[in-house]
Amino acid sequence: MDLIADEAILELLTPILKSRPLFRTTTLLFNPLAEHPTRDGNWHRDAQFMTKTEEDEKRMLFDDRSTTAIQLMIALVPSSDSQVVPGSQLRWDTPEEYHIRKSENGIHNTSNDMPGAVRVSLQPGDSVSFDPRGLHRGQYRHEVPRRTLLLTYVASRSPGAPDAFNRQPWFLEPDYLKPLSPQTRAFFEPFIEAYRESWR
Ligand SMILES: O=C(O)CCC(=O)C(=O)O
Repeated sequence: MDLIADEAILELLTPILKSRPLFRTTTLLFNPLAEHPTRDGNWHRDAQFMTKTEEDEKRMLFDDRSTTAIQLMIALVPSSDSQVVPGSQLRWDTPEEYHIRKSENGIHNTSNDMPGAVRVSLQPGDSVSFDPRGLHRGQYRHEVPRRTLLLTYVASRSPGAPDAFNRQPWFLEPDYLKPLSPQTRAFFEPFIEAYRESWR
């Protein structure tokens, strides 16, 4: 949690989000157990999972053209499991991209032929941030260790409604923040205040 609230990260993200970063959630990306088949992830924009229609998706992506969420990956072991299409966060899909991401109920969405796709290679301690509005995907290989932290921040000027990701009622446990540094506690306070009511 001290890492999530590290001022070096917050300072980097503040100009991108055009406001102080607000905590959203953390994820640990790890390689699946051997009994799960190795698979390529599906190309997506996160907004497609939070909207019901394509019109809603476009509104969520582009009504506010600025970046309101950032995902920061920090690799703990070497990883080259993520791919992104740089720049796609600023525009709707080209016909080729749309064909892969959505056409025919998504049957092509694990294609290896996404135009302009860049594979991100990280060494332990490397980090990369991306705007989840853009096209991206992972791969999930049980035979290759993966331990990548994915820290998600949103812009405090546009925090977003309560949902399953920011639902973290354990922040209300007595003394939950007590072992943390004052700076870390101060970082998490606005998150708690923004969502406290929705956790009751
Ligand atoms: O596994 C990855 O690198 C991609 C994760 C992802 O798709 C997401 O966070 O939406």
